[in-house]
Amino acid sequence: MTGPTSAHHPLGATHPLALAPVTGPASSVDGFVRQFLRNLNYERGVPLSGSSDNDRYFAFAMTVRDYLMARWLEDQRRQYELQAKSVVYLSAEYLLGPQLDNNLLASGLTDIATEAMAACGIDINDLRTQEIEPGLGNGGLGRLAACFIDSLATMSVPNTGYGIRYEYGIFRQTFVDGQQVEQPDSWLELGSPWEFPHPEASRTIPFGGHTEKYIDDDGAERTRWVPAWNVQAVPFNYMVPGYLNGRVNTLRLWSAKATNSFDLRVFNSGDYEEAVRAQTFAENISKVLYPEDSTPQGKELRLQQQYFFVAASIGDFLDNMLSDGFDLSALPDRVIFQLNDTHPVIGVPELMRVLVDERGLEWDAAWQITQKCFAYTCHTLLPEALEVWSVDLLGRLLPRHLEIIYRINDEFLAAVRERFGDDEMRIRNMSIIAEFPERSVRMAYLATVAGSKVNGVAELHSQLLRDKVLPDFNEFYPGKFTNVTNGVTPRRFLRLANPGLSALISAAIGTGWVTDLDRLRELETYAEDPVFRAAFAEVKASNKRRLGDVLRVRDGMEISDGHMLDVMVKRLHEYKRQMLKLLHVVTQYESIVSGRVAASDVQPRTVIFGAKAAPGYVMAKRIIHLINAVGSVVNADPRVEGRLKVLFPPNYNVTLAERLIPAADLSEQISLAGKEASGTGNMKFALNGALTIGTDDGANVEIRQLVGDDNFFLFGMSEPEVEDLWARGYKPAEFYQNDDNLRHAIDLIASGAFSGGDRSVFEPIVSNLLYDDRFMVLADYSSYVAAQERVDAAYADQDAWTHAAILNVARCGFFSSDRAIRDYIDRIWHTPPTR
Ligand code: 26V
Repeated sequence: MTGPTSAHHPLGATHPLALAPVTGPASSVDGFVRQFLRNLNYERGVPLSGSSDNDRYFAFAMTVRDYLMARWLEDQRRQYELQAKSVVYLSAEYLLGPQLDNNLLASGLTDIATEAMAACGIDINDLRTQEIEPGLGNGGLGRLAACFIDSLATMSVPNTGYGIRYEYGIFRQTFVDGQQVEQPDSWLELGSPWEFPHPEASRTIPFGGHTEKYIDDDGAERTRWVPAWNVQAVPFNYMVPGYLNGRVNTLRLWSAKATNSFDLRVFNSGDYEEAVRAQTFAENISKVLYPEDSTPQGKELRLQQQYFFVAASIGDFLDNMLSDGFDLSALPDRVIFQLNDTHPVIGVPELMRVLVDERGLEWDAAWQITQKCFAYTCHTLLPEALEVWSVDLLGRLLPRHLEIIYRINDEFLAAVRERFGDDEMRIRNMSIIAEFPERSVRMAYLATVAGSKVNGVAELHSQLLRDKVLPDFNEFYPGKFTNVTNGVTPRRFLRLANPGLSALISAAIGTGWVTDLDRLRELETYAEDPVFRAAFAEVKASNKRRLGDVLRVRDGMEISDGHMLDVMVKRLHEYKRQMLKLLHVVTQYESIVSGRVAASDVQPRTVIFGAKAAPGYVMAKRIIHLINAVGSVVNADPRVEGRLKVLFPPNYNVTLAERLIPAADLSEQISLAGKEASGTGNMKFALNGALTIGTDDGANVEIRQLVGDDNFFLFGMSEPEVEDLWARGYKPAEFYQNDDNLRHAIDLIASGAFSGGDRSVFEPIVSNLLYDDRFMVLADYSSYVAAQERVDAAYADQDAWTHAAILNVARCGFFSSDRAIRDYIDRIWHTPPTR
């Protein structure tokens, strides 16, 4: 698609997509000032003098909001009128990041707003610092959802994102003596200027109870669900503005509230305390984002959350988005419900229940519709991450849904038998119901049976999903499996996060790249221009200074001049192998302090880690402790001063990512091959001109293919080699025995050098590596260290490094989430843009 340039103001008459604004503040500095002061006085109730930065931030945000409002209302009306096919994105997580700058950018107001604030004597940067990012996601999966709704709006595709308005998002991470301590993320404490509550559109969500058979007026046997209790789902709407196209889509997040009837019943019984308890119970549902990432725990509240938001969302769509008298057999032409991992899969039996029990459709007709209305994206390969719900729990919480799942499974297995005969092994393997270790529902299987398409999130991942995780399903449903490689929004992660590079790119090739990222290709020739290279290098240097300023204020940390910035930021998980990076750090440190390598021969590096561990993930927390412990020792040792530094700023989040990524020289993407479904951080770094050191895993494979082997530091076993080593019998201790560097590094950790002489503190890490090492850190160590030596050598030639960095930027346009959305539209959704 071709995008408008900043020369064309989105609401200005020159813009090709311009429609006259319905109402709203004038798009001028004066108009902005007037509206800002009106909001400050009438919405916040304070005068300019004597207003706090927070008041000003709110009034400012409201002014941006007001400006988008006319378009938002218009687009909601048009969506209803057009009745065009819409993407309903169902996701338990949206990791939105700060909204202010994004919404300014999308509406083309940044310059006007900055001037307007200056006219009021306000530095817009003081307002920016007031914003608290909504951390309503754990990591890649939630951030992907946020990138996708940005692209959908920018491409004018009808879309509503649905999710949960958690009162507490992902925990705030602090370190106490180097160990992670979690603090609640009370992001709503001061309110949010970006949300619009709609209590009038609340929905009642039932739970528990039992089912009954009855004979309807036509003499047919039907089932009804008699729930035991219910909860109110209150929607909060958020604007999702497209980039300079005047489009504003909606993100609708649900908040749980006790229902009045529930309260009243208990109140009438005179039990005040019980009534309050009931309220707390209901409101718990949207209280907190589960910080577990990758290992589902089968917790009841989690299933309640899932059903709560999915039932509210599907009901909302069916009741409010369809024209009167809509013929439900045409539903697949009106909507695709995209399942972001298995978290919303309970929506499958929910749609069946609504169609059959409430709307009176026959089972077969309902199943035809349902199968066309869902599509499922899988985001993992780790078997322990595939969600299952015990039949016991499901039956207690959602008895009707369990019946429906059983029937879906019966009919599915009958079809399998018809095709393959009574192959009991195959039947057991394909059953939606697992029998061991306890009777449970395999949500990924349910999604695969119900979905029109199933996709993985990178080529390698989709291939493994098809051939290793769900091969029987692939055989049974030829053509159902497909790939859509992930992408990231260039608006947030290049245009906003890296204004220096953005300006340089735009000066060279124009601004069209912001909505057409393939145009970055045009930078290839500039890579040969020494003047451009110098300018590019200066942008990187200034991004490092900017990061230095942030870390100094935020964490009292210093990054040293002239250092290579080597960055590994992502959730802490053993499969991602932060330990491998740390072993390299320890090796560098040990080789200097032991005198085997002269400090002056070492390429100076600052290594930055950012990672949250799931609060219950003990090994991950130990690794965090060790990273901090190594950092304390290394940073305090004069023998490595100026050569090696380890920084671990706490509470890595989107806000910090936007500062870190543009400053990085080296991007660490070092998961064990076959474990990282895609990765999206890897794309953000490459697009910002960091070179990657990485394994052949996830989307790394595609990054390397695009940027070329000369511009990527590949190391480690490939996925087939990993399989092969497992098959042969992996003995990590042998790698320890046979590699001096590795032995020295591990021995140093085991010696207590990083724990004040106490050998017990990190002993579990050491013995895990030596005798278990599920993610083959030791097997890939020597290859990794060798690759890091190539990195050092390459970095020594700064001009050649810059050349490679520019080629990374130029060749990664593919990783725009606009391209990913285009692929979803072509392969799965078939939802054309509207206007
Ligand atoms: C599972 C659970 C289990 C219950 C508690 C909450 C929770 C949250 C997330 C998950 C699944 C994690 C799956 C995930 O985040 N996958 C990541 O998805 C990214 C976007 O596709 C991809 O780039 C990463 O490689 C993949 O790990």
